[in-house]
Amino acid sequence: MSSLDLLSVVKQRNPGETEFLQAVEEVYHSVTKVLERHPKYAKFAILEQLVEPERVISFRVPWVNDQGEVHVNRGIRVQMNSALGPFKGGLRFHPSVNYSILKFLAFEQVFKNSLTGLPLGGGKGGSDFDPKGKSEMEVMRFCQSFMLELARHIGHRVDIPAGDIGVGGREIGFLFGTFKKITNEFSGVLTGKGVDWGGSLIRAEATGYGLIYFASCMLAEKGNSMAGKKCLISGSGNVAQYAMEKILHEGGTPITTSDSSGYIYDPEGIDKDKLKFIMDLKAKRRGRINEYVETYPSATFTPRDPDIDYNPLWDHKADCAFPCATQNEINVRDAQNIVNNGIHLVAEGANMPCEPEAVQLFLENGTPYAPGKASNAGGVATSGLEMIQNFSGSKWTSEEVDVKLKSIMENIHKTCIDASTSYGDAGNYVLGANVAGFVRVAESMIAQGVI
Ligand code: NDP
Ligand code: 2IT
Repeated sequence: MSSLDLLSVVKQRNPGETEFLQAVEEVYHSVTKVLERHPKYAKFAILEQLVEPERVISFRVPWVNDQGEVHVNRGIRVQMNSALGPFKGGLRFHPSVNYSILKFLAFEQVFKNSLTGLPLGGGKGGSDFDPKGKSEMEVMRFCQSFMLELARHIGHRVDIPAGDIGVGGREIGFLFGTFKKITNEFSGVLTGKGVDWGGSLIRAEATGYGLIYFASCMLAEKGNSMAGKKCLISGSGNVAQYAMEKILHEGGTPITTSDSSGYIYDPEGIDKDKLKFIMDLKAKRRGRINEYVETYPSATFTPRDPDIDYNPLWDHKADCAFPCATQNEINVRDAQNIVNNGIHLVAEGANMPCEPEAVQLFLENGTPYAPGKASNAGGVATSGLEMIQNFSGSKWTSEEVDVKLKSIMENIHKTCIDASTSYGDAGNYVLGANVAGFVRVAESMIAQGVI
């Protein structure tokens, strides 16, 4: 099948699924070169198989709010590919969740998990449930209803969900408690568990820390380091918070943070105390980011303006940019601003936050750019380490997990550099991540037969 054939079949089979098609197209363009060099991958129709999930489960999630009213949401789990191990990937609770978004995330997860070198297949799931403004009891009842159905499709050797947008430690707790009650089994069926009940130390920090370990490798390639770097960060959730913590630890300075209502610009820098304020605000009080300026008046808050076609967060002078909120948050105009402002590193904490035209612009301008499937793999990698601890009944110290996380991120960086060099475009992390991620999955699929 030629490229156009494959892409038009994907389009036809998945009408309106723009995010999924976007993710497939990007991988396709990188992998074409591998197919030319190794005809066996075309012979076994590996790409054609990869774009079709092994299984998609869709289910009704009814729940009762605090007023006694019944609501109905949709639950979905996309079990994308299990060539390398059991399905593995997060759960997202956000009103925008649909098949396209979960299939794009599951597709990306397959390559990401492959890059970690761990025995992890790829999957993703979630619901269009909006946790914002819900009481803790409402969130708990929703999680219980969601797991009542999901439980029959997952297991510690089958499919191991974790967190993503809208699903953090609290939700994992409610989901785990329900799974345990239904199955009468205390197992590692979820990752991101509390450290007192089977969770791994450093899992909460892992995606943000891993992102900055990866960025430090990128800087080291140019003889540089994070010390003294001003950094633009979007988002203020799990990934953004721990990315900021590690930037501070490495001697850099975060100067922006955001949520869906707008962004903060703090020219004096977000220091340790200010970050603690953000963590309390977001994780404990579940407040909005504009509260930051009431406590720190040196900063400004700019509300999100749906009528402008760019995000002014990306239009500040800085050295590095770390999008850590959501997909397609950087368009080509934002990318142009990033380049014009002299930013010389973009690394994705979120999944697919840069639109394809933005990525193209970074590549054309020689701006070192890391796709999320490489630079945010530290979260799922540490989930893999949590699974190993659960299987062996052991508990590693923070230092032990952190050393392993750092080493995995350094390996992924080296793998990307080596693969991009081997395919004639050294330092193109998009090419490197896609090619290396693809080859490990493709070889495993061929070894396991057409099934
Ligand atoms: P959280 O729910 O903890 O935080 C998400 C943050 O992004 C919040 O600040 C949220 O603002 C903001 N955000 C979400 N949707 C939008 C939107 N449509 N527009 C503007 N801002 C938005 O999620 P995480 O930090 O866990 O996830 C962030 C990104 O990182 C996602 O792309 C996720 O897929 C990716 N990721 C997460 C990993 C993990 O281990 N958690 C691992 C690898 C990648 P608000 O609160 O207002 O909605
Ligand atoms: O996108 C991701 O890699 C995650 N949300 C983490 C998945 C996981 O299984 O830890």
